Amino acid sequence: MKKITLIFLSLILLYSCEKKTDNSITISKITVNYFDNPWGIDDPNPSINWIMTSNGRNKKQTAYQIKVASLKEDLDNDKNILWDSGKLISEQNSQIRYAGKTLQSGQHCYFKIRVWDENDVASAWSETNMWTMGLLKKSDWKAKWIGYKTTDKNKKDTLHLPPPPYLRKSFTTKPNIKNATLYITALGAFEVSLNGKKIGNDLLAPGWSDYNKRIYYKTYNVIDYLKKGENTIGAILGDAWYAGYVGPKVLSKPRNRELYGLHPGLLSQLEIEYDNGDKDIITSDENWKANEGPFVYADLLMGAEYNANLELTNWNTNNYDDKNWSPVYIHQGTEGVIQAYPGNSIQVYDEIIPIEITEPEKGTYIFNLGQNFAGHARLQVQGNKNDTIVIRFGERLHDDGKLMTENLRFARATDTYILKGEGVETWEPKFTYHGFQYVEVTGLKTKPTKETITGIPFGSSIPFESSFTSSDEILNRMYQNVIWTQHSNFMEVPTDSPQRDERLGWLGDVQIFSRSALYNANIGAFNRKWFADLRDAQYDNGPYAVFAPRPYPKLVWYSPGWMEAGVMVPYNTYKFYNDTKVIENHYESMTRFMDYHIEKSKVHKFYPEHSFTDARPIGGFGDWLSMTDKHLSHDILASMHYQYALKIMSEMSAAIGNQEKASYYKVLYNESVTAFIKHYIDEDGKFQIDEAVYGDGKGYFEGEKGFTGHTQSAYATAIYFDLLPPNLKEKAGKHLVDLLAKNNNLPSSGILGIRQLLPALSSIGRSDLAYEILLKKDYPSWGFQIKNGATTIWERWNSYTPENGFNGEMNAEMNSFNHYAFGAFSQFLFSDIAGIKTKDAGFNNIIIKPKLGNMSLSHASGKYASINGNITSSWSIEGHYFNLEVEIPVNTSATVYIPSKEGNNVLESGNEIDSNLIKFLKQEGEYKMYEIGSGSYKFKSEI
Ligand code: RAM
Repeated sequence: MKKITLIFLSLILLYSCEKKTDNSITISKITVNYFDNPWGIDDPNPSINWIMTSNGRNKKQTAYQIKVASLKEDLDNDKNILWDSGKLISEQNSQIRYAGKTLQSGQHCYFKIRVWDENDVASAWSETNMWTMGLLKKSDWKAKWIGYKTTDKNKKDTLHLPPPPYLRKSFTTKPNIKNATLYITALGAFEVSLNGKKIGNDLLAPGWSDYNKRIYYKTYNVIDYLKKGENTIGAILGDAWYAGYVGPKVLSKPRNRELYGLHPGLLSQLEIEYDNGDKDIITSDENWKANEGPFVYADLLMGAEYNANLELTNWNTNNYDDKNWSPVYIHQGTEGVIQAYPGNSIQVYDEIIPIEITEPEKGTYIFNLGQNFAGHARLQVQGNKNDTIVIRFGERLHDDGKLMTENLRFARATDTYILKGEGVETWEPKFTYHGFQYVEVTGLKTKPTKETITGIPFGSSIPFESSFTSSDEILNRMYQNVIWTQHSNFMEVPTDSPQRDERLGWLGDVQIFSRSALYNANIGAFNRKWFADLRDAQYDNGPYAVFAPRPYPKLVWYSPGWMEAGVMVPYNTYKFYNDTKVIENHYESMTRFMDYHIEKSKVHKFYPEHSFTDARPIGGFGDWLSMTDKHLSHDILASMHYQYALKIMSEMSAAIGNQEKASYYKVLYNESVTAFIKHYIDEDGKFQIDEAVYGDGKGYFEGEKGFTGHTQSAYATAIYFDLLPPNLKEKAGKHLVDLLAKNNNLPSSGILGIRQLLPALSSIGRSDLAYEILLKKDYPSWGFQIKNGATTIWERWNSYTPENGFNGEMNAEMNSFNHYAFGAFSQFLFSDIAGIKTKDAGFNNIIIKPKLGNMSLSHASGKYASINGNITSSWSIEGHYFNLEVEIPVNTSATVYIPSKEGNNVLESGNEIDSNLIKFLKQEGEYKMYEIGSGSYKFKSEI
């Protein structure tokens, strides 16, 4: 009997415990500077973020505690604590800056977190996470820059394509290794291995920066690669952005290579700590040996050639005699600062099997991978020694089924493999990438199979954790096209294109696309890295260059709408992640940029006609690739971008506590907008310009077309930037709607206006029209692209038309099929269709306001993977009923707008709204507004 009571009692106890844990908060994900357990940080106060989960609703964090120690045992035993925040009364769960003892080079930091909820109940401690510090001082670097001059074997070629050098060194370790860390970088790109095994998954590391100003090193935990006794480290060096072909040929005649230096260099420092406290440092130095290997060449734009007969079997293991190898030379290195790589290294993210193989010409095989992307192809062949396989890449086919390569311009994008003739040979190139959907293979002796070619897509390893789907398959494909385009072009820097001789970090494109990009993936670290590129490319007198990095030091090229990316992308990043460090680190640069604008506009306070005679092309690029008869005045666009920059600079200044600057920019903003309206907008709310001031438009891009102020982009921008007082906003809205009606409700905007179009319509109450445009399939539209075979976003509305093919009136060479700017519509899917926005910075106060538009979608579902966890808004229309499922992360709250007319009822999970859990705020037009806390909700309303 006693026994039974005991069991019964313990069951009750267990049940009540479980019940308690049911509602409690669990810390489910922790990141440091946006990474999971990162190695090699040089930020003295890394930012810690955590995501919490709970089964309950309205869960809030009211306090937190973080403890950090150098050893896991110490953390467990509460000894030698580097930082104990104590129980800190704070709701903040993101961007918490480490505030403990000063951290040293190479230091390991183990940490755990616990939080207290709204009832002051403590959570369990999180799992232990860690980060390590990199090499913080220049003097920590004992290694020397080394290199090896290889000889170009392609003398007959018009291109200079030297082979990538192979470098090696053997060394001995003592027993009982405690830690082993490799700090490594290259001027160019490295692939490093220990005892024959490649370290890490990174490609083209350490990536691209202005090497004269800044070089990044990577840090790897290599303890598992080392063995007791003899070990061998090996590295292959690619020219990559440092010494290889980069950018458009027209911009850097005569060679457009060696933009930073002639030969790649390596800097490598392996630090081994033993249990007894001893330390060995194995550095790159004059004792390394080098040789040429099987790669005949490997170039980013041109491709790679590999002769398998020249393979150096076991070259990176102990089991190799390097007596025929030559000594390396001491490379000049760089004067630039050496810093820990803050971004997302390039990595492979998928494998693609061909969907079709055709043979448009005897012996020429075309593999259709079914998807356009950036990366390379894996080849699998069998044949005779010296058989030569040539692989070419293209985004589209001509009508006769042959590869279309006109749009690659100077990028040869060809890989060559020379067989050794030993069984099945599998090969992948290095230090190159191509943008393609089709792979052309020649030189095969037998008919290929689908195994012959595998697509290997890669890009910066940004986590794509958000999603969007709807009841419209074309819209879903459009969204997938955006994702593929982002993945293809977030390649170390946000590039315009992955296929032709360009691939530059164009500011205009990313300015337009940045909110879409932020919704799609976590790009906090990627952006932080690129902001340094932005600063390095900024001109001393203030303007940001048209692209960053700027590999042509003498090129003076800036453009309104492009240069404002220097403040707009940081602003968006701050808004999405509440990352005030971004503002702080970039503030000097942004204020210098604003000073340039303020000085330039000081007479009129805005930009009257023909103001940017100093830009090249004159006026800048304007609404680039628009479809209007006359171009939108560059100066209207310049003024509005300047004003928006003033507005967000005021907000960012306030966010970092600089009230004085916040008011300063605010005052300038008001002055500028007032003067601008007076000059450019007539009583009817119509944009008017004095076209005569532009003369014959000479020097402007397509200046002969003439200029106007009255375009879709003009009104959409004024509305989207929220520059106009209500009466003018209304009038601007009417003009926008009129212009659309005259154009069959099709867009005419170029890349600088397109992002604004749909949200602007939505904000004037015409989400119906926004939906109509979004879902059109006529030319020009996104649906038209899909209908014509697009699997990524096109550079131009008319990149291809059935009537005119790839040429038409367009320039076939300037015609990318993988360009994200026009993909900027996709922020609308999250912000307006799913309706997920943030009221503050960092999605702590969320808005869920789905716009139903013209009701052409019966279902839409958006999940935004925010810094606080997943926010979902998933809705469906069933007859007269509207269902909305919402998920709000722990420690956040949301204002939810449910479409429901005055007097109509709203249910939640099938019941009347429980006012203790869900607060009704008010009826606003067609919506009922509720305030909710964290948790999952199912609303149902009558519409
Ligand atoms: C092209 C780029 C980019 C655009 C510039 C002006 O070369 O591809 O999209 O920003 O021109």
